[in-house]
Amino acid sequence: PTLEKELLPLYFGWFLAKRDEDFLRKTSHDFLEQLGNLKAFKKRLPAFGYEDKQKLDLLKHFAKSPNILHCTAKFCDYGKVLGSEEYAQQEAVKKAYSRGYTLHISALFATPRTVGAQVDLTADQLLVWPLDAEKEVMPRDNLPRGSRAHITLGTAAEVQDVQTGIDLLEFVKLQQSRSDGENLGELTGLVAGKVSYCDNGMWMLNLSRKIEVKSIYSGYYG
Ligand code: ACK
Repeated sequence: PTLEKELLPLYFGWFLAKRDEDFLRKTSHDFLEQLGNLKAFKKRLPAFGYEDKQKLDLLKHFAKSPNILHCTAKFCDYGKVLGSEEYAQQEAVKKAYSRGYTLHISALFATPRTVGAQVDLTADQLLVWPLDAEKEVMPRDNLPRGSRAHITLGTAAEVQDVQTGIDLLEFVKLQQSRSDGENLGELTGLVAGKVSYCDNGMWMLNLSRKIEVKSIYSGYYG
């Protein structure tokens, strides 16, 4: 028999355990509800693409949510993406495959396009983080490795999931050039933390306690 070439997935990434996925979805709803009710947010609706004083339900605005919550490590498109074969063949990737990892979420963010969770990768997790993940989006900026790591929680109707990581890099870039954005309030409960605003309808919640979720590093072939 001939040896078949190894199949490459749509993407490699960390897939949330069911329970933690449910918890994070609930957390995301809570975040959007509280953000939408914030005075400072209501005062800045035009930046979000709505008219002043218009009634906006953020849960409806983010019409789509991924079927499986995950943090993408490497997008391969079944091998069509250059470098995916090399990525898959790395010892670190083979070693990590189907192992359990705890992901640390330090912030939640919402823009007119996407809502997502910022993931702080550990040194161990960075071993399977592609070298060019940030450069691919922002070639001229020297953003720290892992800056793009995120979990997409939802997107507006016409927006693709890939946008969430791009939005996150925009936040990181803005935070590097100015300080932390304007502090405009606090949220409580599941999503306790400080809300900051970075112009252009870009909102970030820095969690006062990181959220930890369990995940499995694997490939998605669907
Ligand atoms: O939310 P995400 O990180 O954004 O998870 C999905 C996953 O792959 C399946 O579509 C991400 N994705 C899509 N296209 C790309 C791309 N060109 N580069 C990096 N990630 C991508 C998408």
